[in-house]
Parts: sequence; structure tokens; C-alpha cells
Amino acid sequence: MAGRKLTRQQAFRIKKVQAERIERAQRKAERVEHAVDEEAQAGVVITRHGATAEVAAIEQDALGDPVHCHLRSNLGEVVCGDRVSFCVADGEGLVTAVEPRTRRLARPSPFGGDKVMAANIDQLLIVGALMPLPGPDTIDRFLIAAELTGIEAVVVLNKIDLAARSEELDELRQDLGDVYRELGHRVIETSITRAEDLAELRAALSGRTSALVGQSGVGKSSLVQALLPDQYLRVGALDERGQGKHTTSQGRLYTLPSGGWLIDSPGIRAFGLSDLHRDQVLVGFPDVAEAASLCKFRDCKHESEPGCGVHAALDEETLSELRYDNYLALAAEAVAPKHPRKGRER
Ligand SMILES: Nc1nc2c(ncn2[C@@H]2O[C@H](COP(=O)(O)OP(=O)(O)OP(=O)(O)O)[C@@H](O)[C@H]2O)c(=O)[nH]1
Ligand SMILES: [Mg+2]
Ligand SMILES: [Zn+2]
Repeated sequence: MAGRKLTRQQAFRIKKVQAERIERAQRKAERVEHAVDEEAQAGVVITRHGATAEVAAIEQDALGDPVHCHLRSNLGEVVCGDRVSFCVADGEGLVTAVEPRTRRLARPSPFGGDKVMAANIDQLLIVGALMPLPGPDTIDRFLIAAELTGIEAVVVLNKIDLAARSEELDELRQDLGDVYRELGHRVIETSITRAEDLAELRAALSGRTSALVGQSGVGKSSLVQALLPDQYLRVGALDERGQGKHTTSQGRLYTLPSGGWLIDSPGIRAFGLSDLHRDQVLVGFPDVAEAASLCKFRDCKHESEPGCGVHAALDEETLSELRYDNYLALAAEAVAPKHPRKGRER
């Protein structure tokens, strides 16, 4: 019945129901606003649901139970991890202010500008897995995001139990680990199938606010579940191709027994780099950047220019082909600097 024209009466009725709903929401927010005792408390946003948020009071060593909160208008964006002031009356809350963020994890929005995904993060846990295979560049994309926002990044290589299944998977485990360790990143291997394979991750989370990011299906929610067995989370099955299916749809903050906070985020297949220019992509590729410092031309794209330091490094095998390919793929997405200095030598 799609596209069916509504009768005037039906259209009128739908409009009326919508108007009533909006008015009810406004009345509710006003009621909470009037009922609140002046005392605002400090809280943290656990998760967002459309026009409302779950907020937990920050108590001495723990968080209070999440309270369903309305948002005072003009607050701007309110995301998981935001520190807020909120008031409670009759079990319902109202967020009255949002504190300025320290670090924020954002991605370019399809509607222009950035979409903030989580706030006040100390540490980004970039999760890759032996299955689904990390796309050529999923981990690299997040490393760039971490570098540009100044958030410390750790690579988490999950599902290492699969390495026992075949020689190829075992090699992959070695190779992936080596690539990122050689670049100076900490690599933590994990598996949800054995408690001892979570010990290193558990220790790394203690006392800090960390966010799990990475492509869908790598096991971010499974890791939270394994670390917090008494919480119920939605964990997804992989499809036939071994790809994830975007099971988690909203970021959510969990408290760890060790005192840290852990944010589970939805998997992102394409963490867009469209707002970056090519030079910024290089921050995620210090190995390519080092070689590029020897290029003859300042605006060298390291494709087929004469005197290219990157090609020299490839010839000498001091730079791996895998890294070069990943760099080219990401650089192709990024835009060129606004005023390129054409053909000028250094
Ligand atoms: N063998 C094995 N399977 C795992 C492990 N961790 C997670 N899985 C499986 O991987 C699948 C996907 O896990 P999820 O936790 O839903 O993945 P996710 O990263 O949260 O995915 P999104 O929410 O879509 O971003 C599930 O079928 C898990 O059981 C692991 O350590 N070993
Ligand atoms: Mg998930
Ligand atoms: Zn070059």
C-alpha cells in the first residue's frame, strides 16, 4: 500500500497524534524541570536514545543506576561519555548542562561536519580479528583518527583462538601483530574463549576510559560481555561471508570492576577520511612518512614520480608493500591540500 494517498481525514488524524506526542514529551520535560530540587548532580552519559539519554550519577568509586533523562533544549550534541549535570524527580531526570569535552571520537557525517561518537576517552582500543579479516585498512583508519585527535591507541587482536585452526590463520596472527608492533603500537592479543587470554586487556583498561572501535563482527561486544559476564549484551552472529552485521547500534558505557570505564561502539565499515587531506593520512603511516621525507618533490604522491623516496624504500625492502598499498588506498580517498605547490622541489 506504499504511496497510497491519505484521505484528508486520515492526514489530519496523523498530524494530531504527532502533535499530541510532541506536546506530551514537552510537558514531561517541563514537569521534571519544575519538580527538580535545585540540586544538580554530576553524571556521565551511558547511552543516547533519540531525544533522551541514560545518565548515571558519578559517585565516589562507582556509578549510580542509569536514570532515563530528558534533555534541556539548546544543549547541543550529547553523546556517550559526556560529563553532564542532571536533576532527578520521581525517577525521571533532566540533563541541564554538558561539560566541555576533553577528547572526542568523531567521524565525518554524511550530512556534513563531524558526528561525535563518544566523548572524554583516554584510550582507543582498535579491535581487529582473524575473522572477519581486517579489510586492508580498517585498523589503519582508526590509527589515523587516534593520531589526529591525540587519543592513545592500542591494537587489540581478537579471536586468536582461531589461529589453532590452520597454518594460514596462525601466520596472519603473527604478521598482523608484527606490522603494528614494528610501528611502535602496543598489540594485545585476546580471545573470549579463555579467561587467561583476557588478562592483559583487563589490566590495560584499569582506571581509564577506553573505547572499543573496529569493524563489525570483530567481537567488541563479545569482549565487553566476557569482561563483564553479569551484564547482558547483544552479540551478533557472523553472516556466511564471515562479516559482521552491525549488531550494536549505539555506543554504551560500562563500568569495570577495576574502576575503569569501557565504551562499546557500533562497528564502522567505512570510517570515512573524506575530510582529511593527504598529508594527514601520513600521520597514520610513519613508515611511509619517513621514506617520503626523501622524495625529490614536495608534492610527490609516491606513485610514479622521479626521485620518490617511497619507491626507493620499496626497492630496498625497508618499506613493506602491504603498508604502501594501504597508504595508497587511504590517500586516494583523502582530498588534496587546498594550495598544492605544484612541481616545486624541496
Ligand atoms: N572464535 C571466536 N569468536 C569470537 C570471539 N569474540 C567474538 N566472537 C564471535 O564473533 C561474532 C561477532 O561478535 P560481536 O561481539 O557481536 O562483534 P562486534 O564487534 O560487537 O560487532 P558490531 O556490534 O556489529 O560492531 C560473534 O559470533 C562472537 O561469538 C573470539 O575471541 N573467538
Ligand atoms: Mg557490537
Ligand atoms: Zn614520493
